[in-house]
Formats: sequence, structure tokens, C-alpha cells
Amino acid sequence: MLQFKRTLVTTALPYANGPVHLGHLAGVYLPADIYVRYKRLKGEDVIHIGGSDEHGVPITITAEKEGISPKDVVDRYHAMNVDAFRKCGISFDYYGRTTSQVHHKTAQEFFLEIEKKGIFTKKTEKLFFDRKADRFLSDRYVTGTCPICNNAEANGDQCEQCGTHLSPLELINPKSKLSDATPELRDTMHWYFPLGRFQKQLEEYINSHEDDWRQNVLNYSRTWLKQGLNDRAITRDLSWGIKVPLDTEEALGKVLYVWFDAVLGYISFTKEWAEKRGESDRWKEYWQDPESRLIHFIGKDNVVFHTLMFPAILMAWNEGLESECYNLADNVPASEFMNFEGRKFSKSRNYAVYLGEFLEKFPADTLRYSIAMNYPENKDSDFSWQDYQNRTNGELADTLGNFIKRSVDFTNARFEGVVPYESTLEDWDSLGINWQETLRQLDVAFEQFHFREAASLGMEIARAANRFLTESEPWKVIKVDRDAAAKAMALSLNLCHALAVALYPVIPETSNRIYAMLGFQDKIEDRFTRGSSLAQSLLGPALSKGHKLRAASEILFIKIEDADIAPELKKIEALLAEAEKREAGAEQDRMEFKPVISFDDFLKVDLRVAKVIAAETVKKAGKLLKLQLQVGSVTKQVLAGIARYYTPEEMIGKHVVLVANLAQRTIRDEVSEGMILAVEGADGKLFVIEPDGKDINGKQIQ
Ligand code: B3M
Ligand code: ZN
Repeated sequence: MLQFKRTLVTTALPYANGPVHLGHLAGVYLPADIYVRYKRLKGEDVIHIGGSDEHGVPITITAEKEGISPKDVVDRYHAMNVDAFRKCGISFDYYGRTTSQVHHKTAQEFFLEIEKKGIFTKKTEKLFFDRKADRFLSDRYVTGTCPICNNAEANGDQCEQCGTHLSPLELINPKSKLSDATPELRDTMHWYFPLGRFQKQLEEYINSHEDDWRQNVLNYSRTWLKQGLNDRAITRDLSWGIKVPLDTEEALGKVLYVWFDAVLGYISFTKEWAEKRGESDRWKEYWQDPESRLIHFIGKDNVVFHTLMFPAILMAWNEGLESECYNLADNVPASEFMNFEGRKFSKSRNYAVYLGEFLEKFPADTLRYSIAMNYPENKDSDFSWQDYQNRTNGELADTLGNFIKRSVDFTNARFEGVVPYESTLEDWDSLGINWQETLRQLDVAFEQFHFREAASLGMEIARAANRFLTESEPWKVIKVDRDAAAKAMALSLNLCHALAVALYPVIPETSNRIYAMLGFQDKIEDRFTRGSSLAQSLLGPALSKGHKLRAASEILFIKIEDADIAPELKKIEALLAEAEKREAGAEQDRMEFKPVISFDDFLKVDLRVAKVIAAETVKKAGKLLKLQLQVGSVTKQVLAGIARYYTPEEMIGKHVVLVANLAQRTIRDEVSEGMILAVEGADGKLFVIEPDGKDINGKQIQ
């Protein structure tokens, strides 16, 4: 592996539009914090930069709903999240806000530089405009009927019912969320970033990380690359955001698209960090020295923004530059999702545990440990209260906490609180732990982002330590052989020290409490020095004979009683019951039949048996299959939202029911000349209706 001089770690900027929950913590912030704390333990130069994403349409929607300003919304959630992260021990070197002046300036500079180079393209397109509200409507502000599943409340960007990504123009009966009015189409000009221009460079970039990036990150990126990269609009018609920094008529009322600005936040906040330290140019070392390493911690839903979009923006900036080029990310350890009691976290359904609220009831380190042990590294994982209780009580309290307390208490009681023996490297090796190998494994686990393994290794040392103390029986041995008991205690105390260090990245507050019990006046952090590795101290005993402990021990972990988590379990029950009721309600809705129609009305619908003669998936519309149907002597093309349930091969040869006289529609630049009938089964799976009979092709259904 290349040797890097310094590391810049960034964490996804959470929207300041709600409180962060345990899913966010598990996927992004805790893993990043564990990583940077480990780096500091090794004496490396590392900084952790994060902050709030304070632009974007969801924020203005919240503001409108609550009748407050977007600024009020972001002030509230920024403060709330800063506080929750602090309580959780997430050690940012700097936590910024994208509403800051420095950030606005940085993002505008990037826009201007790329504009100056003539890289952007401009396109005029038709966009919905709400006349009553006198505003262009971004995707999220338009609602209507989904062309795929007929859900009447589909959003302009996505239908929540069938999951299809939509554009507002595809909605049937579009409505403005602002006024309920039917919006009209108006021309508007926007700046586009031509991602395709960087296709080759991006492919080379992704390929160069074949061996060191996670499979999911490579896969997501390659799926996009394979489809061919399109131009992306990077401006919007909105008032909340970073103004397009041009004095022209066409720039009026336009702001930068939130994702264009948000990724640049990493740079702005590093500048602010440097400024605050009075070393205003220091940020360049982290961004522009090729010997610096850039790592983005994110969730899987943000992958392509970090592996394609942001690198392409930086490539555009770097183009033609000889020096002061920006580094591209060296790794993007994107996590899978952590579920909560078997279901997806859902902010809109309030099915979540918010970090701040959790920490009002339970200590941070118990949460950090339990989440590290369930880190969703390469598959989705689950947080459950039962697992949290078991780990806290069985692993942290009974194993780790108990061992530390027994070691300190016995030394205080029988050896005047002083390390009673000078242990040697040989004694250390006699513990039955291969320290060289353990440290190597720990190093690999932390360095390669295997945080579950790192936490497990720490707990294994605690188990071995516990076993050693129990088997040495100093409380018995001391009666016959004081020296042997002294040796056992000296080794136990050194194991306490080793545990404090090894587990520090995961449970930093506890490690410091162990440190204090061992008699250290300073904190572990005070011992960090560039170039000197505390982690190395695991290789041998660190406490010499005569070292004085603190007189009083303490209980490190309070056990979690059933009664403590009972209210939480009740809350989940209530939420699940609510969800069930909602689902039952939906079922009932289905039993409420549509208004009566006349027989003549019914006869207007021309239902025909058709045979699928060709089928293929549709580019950029993962839910759709494009079917060619033979209807008697005619062929028709139909787009059906069934790609999640049928492969093209499975469809070919099937007889289906076609609504043959439905008005033609265009979806994703493809014409659809009808609709095929299907029914929703369990778990929302769609089953195509397959009529059965001989010589039925083209026949009318009656
Ligand atoms: N705010 C999306 C999210 O929170 C977005 C991340 C920005 S990272 C630069 O999931
Ligand atoms: Zn739909």
C-alpha cells in the first residue's frame, strides 16, 4: 500500500431537515469516527470534516408546512444534530454549514471556473410553472398519478407506491403542491454538467480502484457508467440556495442544484477549519498534495454522487492545471443500511430512533459498541433492543467492565493500589495471546474498514483477560504465594491498559475512564503525538512496577434491565400496529368500488388477448419492461412496470390481456400503446394475468 502523509476523512452532510437517527450513525458517522480515532492512536495526521447540508427542496417544503423560514428549519436541525453528535463522541475536526459565506463563495467559484472553461452546456426545457404561486415547480413540488401503477399521489421525482423514478412530465393529471392548481409548462433555461464528457476518465478512475474499493461501490458506479453518462442539470429555479453568480438575465432566480453545492461543502469546511486554526492555507495540503488521502464515508444511496459526480466536478476544475490540482477520493467506504427491529428506518412514518433522544436515556459507548458490532459493511444489518441489551449486559458489563473493576479493586485492596511487579515481555507473551498477530489483525480491521471485526477483536482480548484473571485466582494464591499473586495482578492491570487502547476507537469515553482508574491524570487524547503510536503499546506491558492507581474504582457499565427497554418495545409495537392498520385500511380502500359505469362505458374498453413476442429492459427505468405484443395481425409496443417481477425471457411467449384502445403515452422517450393487466399479490408482487385457451390471440375479451 502507498504511504500517505495525511488523511482527510469526510462524512456525508446530513440534510438539516430532521434529526439524525441510528441508521445514519451506523452507516456513516460511527464508522468514520472509529477510523479517525484509530488513525490518531497511531500518531497519523488525520482530520474529520463534516457538516449540515442546508439547501435543497425538502427544506423549503418543511418550512412551508410549518409556516417558518428555511433558515429557521436549518438552524433548528443543525443545532440538534451538532448536539447529538457531540453527545455520541463523534469527533469532528470541523462541522460546517452549507449556508456559510465561505461555502457560497467556494461553490460559486467552482461554477464560474467551469463556466469559464466552457464545459457546461445550457438547455432550455419545459418545466411546470405554478401561476398562482408565481414559481417554477421543481420535481418535488409536483404530484399526480403514476403512469406505471396509477397511484394518484405519486411525486414528481418518484412514485412511492411502485418505486419508479419519474419526471414530473410523466405524471398524469399533474398538480402543484403549492396551490393545488394544474401547472402550466413554460420554457426555462438551465446549466448542465456534461458528465459524459468525463466518461472515459471516470471509467479509468473507477477501474483503478478495482482491488481496494467495496464491491457495492464498484457495482453502483459501473451500472451508471454502462448506461452511458448523461448531462445533469446543475441549476434550479428556486429562491433558497446558492445564487448562480452571473449578472445576466438568464441567471435571475436560479440557484445551484443542491448536490452540486453539497459535495463542495467538504472543501469549504476544510477551508473554514484551516481559517479557524489561523493557518488559512493548510486546507490545500489535504486537498491538493498528491500524498494526501481523501476518504468519503457515506451510505449506499449516495454512491454515484461521490464516485462519479464529485470526481467529475474536480476533473473539470483540474483540467489544464499544472499544479494545485484537487485529489480524487482514494476510497469511498459506502455502507449498506441498518434496519431497526427488522424494518427500514422511515423518517416520514416516524419509525426511527433518533440519536439525540437515545442518548438522553442510554450512554453513548454502549450504543457505539453495539452498533459497531452490527456495522452494515456488506449487507444490511439490524438494530434491535434485545441485541443492544444482551451486548451491553453480557459483553460490556459482565466481561469488560467486570474485569477492569476486579483488577483495580483487588490491587487497591491487597497491594496498596500500586502495580506490584515489573512484568517482562516474556510474561506478556505467556498470556496466551499472540500480540504481534492481534495487533496485525486489529490494524487490518481498522485500516480496511472492517469495524465489526475490530470491535470483536477488542472484546476477544477482554474475554482472554477475564479468563486469565479467573484462572490465576490471585485472591486464593495470595495466601500462599504473594509474588505469584503480584505477577497476576501486574499482568491484569497491563491488560486493562491494553484494552483501554485497543477499544478506544469504539468506546472512547470508557477507555478514558479506564485510564483514569489506572491512575493517569491526562486523557488518552493528550497522548496523541504525530508519529508516535499508542497502538504499538499493545505489544508489551505498559505499566511499570510502582505505578499508582486511582484509589476508587467505578462501575463502567450499568446493566440494562428489561424495564428500561420495555417502553421502547411498547413504542415499536404501537408503530407496527399503526402500520398494520394502515395496510388494512388500504385493503379496505380496495373494497370500496369505483363509481358505477354504464354497460356502454364498459364496452368502450377494448380488451384483447395478445402474445409477447419480444421483451427487453428499458435504459434508466429499472422498473420497466418494453414488450412487443402480437395482437392478431398487428404489433403493439407496451411499457409495463413489471421488470422487478419478470425477466424479459420469462415474458416472451406469454399470452396477456391488453387494453388495446388506451391513448398512447410516452414514458422515457419510449411510446407505450396500451397497458397489460396484472394483479398485486403478497408483498406487492405483480402477477400478469394470463388468459388460457386455444387460438385466442387477438380475440376480444368479453
Ligand atoms: N444531504 C443526502 C443525504 O443526507 C445529502 C448528502 C450530501 S453529501 C455531500 O442522504
Ligand atoms: Zn407507481
